[in-house]
Amino acid sequence: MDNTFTEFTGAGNLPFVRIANQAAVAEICLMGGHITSYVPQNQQELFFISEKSNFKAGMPIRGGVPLCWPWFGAPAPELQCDQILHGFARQSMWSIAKTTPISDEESAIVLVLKSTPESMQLWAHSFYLELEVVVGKKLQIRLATTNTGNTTFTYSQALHHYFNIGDIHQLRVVGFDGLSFFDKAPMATPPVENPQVGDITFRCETDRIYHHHTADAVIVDPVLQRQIRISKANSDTSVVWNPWIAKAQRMADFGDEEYLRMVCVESGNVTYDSRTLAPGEKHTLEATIAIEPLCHD
Ligand code: TA6
Repeated sequence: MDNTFTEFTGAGNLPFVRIANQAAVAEICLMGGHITSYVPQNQQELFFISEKSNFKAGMPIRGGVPLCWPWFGAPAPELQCDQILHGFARQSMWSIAKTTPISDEESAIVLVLKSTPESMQLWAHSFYLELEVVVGKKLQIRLATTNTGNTTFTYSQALHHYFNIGDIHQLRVVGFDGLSFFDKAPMATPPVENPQVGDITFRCETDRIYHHHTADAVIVDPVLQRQIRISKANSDTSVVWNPWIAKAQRMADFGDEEYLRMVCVESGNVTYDSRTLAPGEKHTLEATIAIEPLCHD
């Protein structure tokens, strides 16, 4: 297979680009700079996409890798745009800036998003966003923010990975033992700090922000007989989410049973880990994701 970059019109008549080489195939929707698929050679799809997801300009895609930027969660009240959960980058049209065939087994693509008069209405700062995706035996994602204005700004962000899994009841997530997490799930109201003891398992709605998490996260999936390793850089917080039954039923763009075969393990800079950039400064959030044979017993 050649090393190719193919632009095409996909779901919802939205623009996509397919990146293919001898190691893997990936697809990115230009609306949102949204990775929707990554399939390494002889492996199953890495990401979950809801069968009920919207594919419409300006609407979030439910699954893949939403880019939460320039805020994670709800916007600050003073921004008066409370309808836009997880920021506007994932609902904006990105453009392809560069494609690089690195080798027969590795390809790089850079998509960009710049501030506009419209974005200034939502968030009054000038910025230049670059999303670099390197497709190979692993998937590398780099989201670089540059402050192109003349005032300092603070932002929060996350690579909101939705992973395709076999069965949430049999899943374990390793790599958080001993950390503390802020629990956003309803039964923990008010949200409280909790210690993580051992592996993360799932028995109810799980919506946790883990603090001081810099190690690899490993999703151990005995049903799909694989594990997914997420390594990251320039990030001190991670989010682990599964909506479980009731929330799944409340989400119009999510199937009632789909909570069984997805989990979000997100690499971010959220809450205390938000970042501040002076004019001209740049910060890059990085995640590298690899599918591995099961080795955690
Ligand atoms: O990252 C977890 C979370 O903030 C959950 O609280 C839930 O609201 C989810 O994100 C929504 O994800 P979405 O794909 O709709 O942005």
